[in-house]
Amino acid sequence: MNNFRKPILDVLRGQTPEHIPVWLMRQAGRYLPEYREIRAKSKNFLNMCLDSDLATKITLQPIRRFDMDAAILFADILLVPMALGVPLEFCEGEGPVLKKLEDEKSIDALFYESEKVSAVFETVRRVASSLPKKTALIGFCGAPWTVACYMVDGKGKTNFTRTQTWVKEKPELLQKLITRLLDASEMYLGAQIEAGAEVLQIFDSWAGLLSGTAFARFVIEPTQELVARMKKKYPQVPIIGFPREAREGYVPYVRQTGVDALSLDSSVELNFAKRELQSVKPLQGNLDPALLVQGGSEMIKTMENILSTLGPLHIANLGHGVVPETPPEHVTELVRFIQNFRI
Ligand code: 1CP
Repeated sequence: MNNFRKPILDVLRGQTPEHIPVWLMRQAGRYLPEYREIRAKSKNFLNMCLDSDLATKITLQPIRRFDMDAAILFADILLVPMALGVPLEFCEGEGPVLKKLEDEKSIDALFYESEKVSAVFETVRRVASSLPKKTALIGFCGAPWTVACYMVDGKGKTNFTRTQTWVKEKPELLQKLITRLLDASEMYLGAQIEAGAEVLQIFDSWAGLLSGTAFARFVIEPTQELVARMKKKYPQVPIIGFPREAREGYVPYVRQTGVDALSLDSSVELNFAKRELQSVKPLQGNLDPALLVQGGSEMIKTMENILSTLGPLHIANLGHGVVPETPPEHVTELVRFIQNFRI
């Protein structure tokens, strides 16, 4: 087989790859000593995202160390609200803090300025030109619903109670915000593709907060529209959707949104996934991040079960991001095991 084929692109096109490809959500981050070294010297996390020199180095760190099959751009889903004019800070130990949206006027005032995030596109250009030939570059954004959660509540770790109140009491206002985010995400992702991103992932980390008609309206519909707009302009770029903890929502999501592959959180049962989801689209993910912390035979046994159940139309990954406590040697072992696994 041609050495320059990228296994992850094969899977996303429904073809059998040379080996099952692997990358990990949050593969660049605090569990890596070389990341912590850069972070200790930087003013804050946002500065690291907006400094193309640093962001390029950080994006490439896990590729150099582990030789994954894909690099994911080092940036954050909250750069879109920032580009829309929302003040954003990452506070030590607290995570992101945004200026809360108050009313219709504050939504009308949102205006996407691409120049505010031009460093992100420069990072994509630089990474694209430095990756090994078999390694794909993944660009991303947050789904409109998940990004709206942070903009309405103003921070994470809150259960997003204010946003959930908007779902029930101010759905039209929330719809207006989601539409703004849809337009901004379209431009943001388009610029990443123009700069060299070959695959996109849409992170809907808080999809699980909704169900029923609210899930259809605020998760499925905007994702379907975003995917349709991207496909119209860039039909060759595959899109992975990640409606984290959507439970029974996974089925309509994979059938209706038009994504090319579906990323599974760790709670999705494998035989259900194979039967109801992989029969529709290739899958990604599912390994519990806690098993990567634990390592050893439990991690390998569970990974082997995922690989043999889901077979080659699958991209190996976790059910959520790598956590800071993860020993890097466990990642080395996991990546080697996956890439040597005979399909
Ligand atoms: O050094 C640090 O402490 C910063 C930690 C960190 C990192 C490494 C944050 C703050 N963001 C990131 C990078 C990041 N974020 C990437 C880079 C690529 C990679 O995966 O290696 C990506 C894809 C994201 C996406 C992201 N940011 C999501 C979606 C995925 C998920 O984790 O569910 C979300 C929800 C965010 C918001 C965010 N950014 C950072 C934090 C701590 C959070 C979560 C806040 C909360 O608890 O709600």
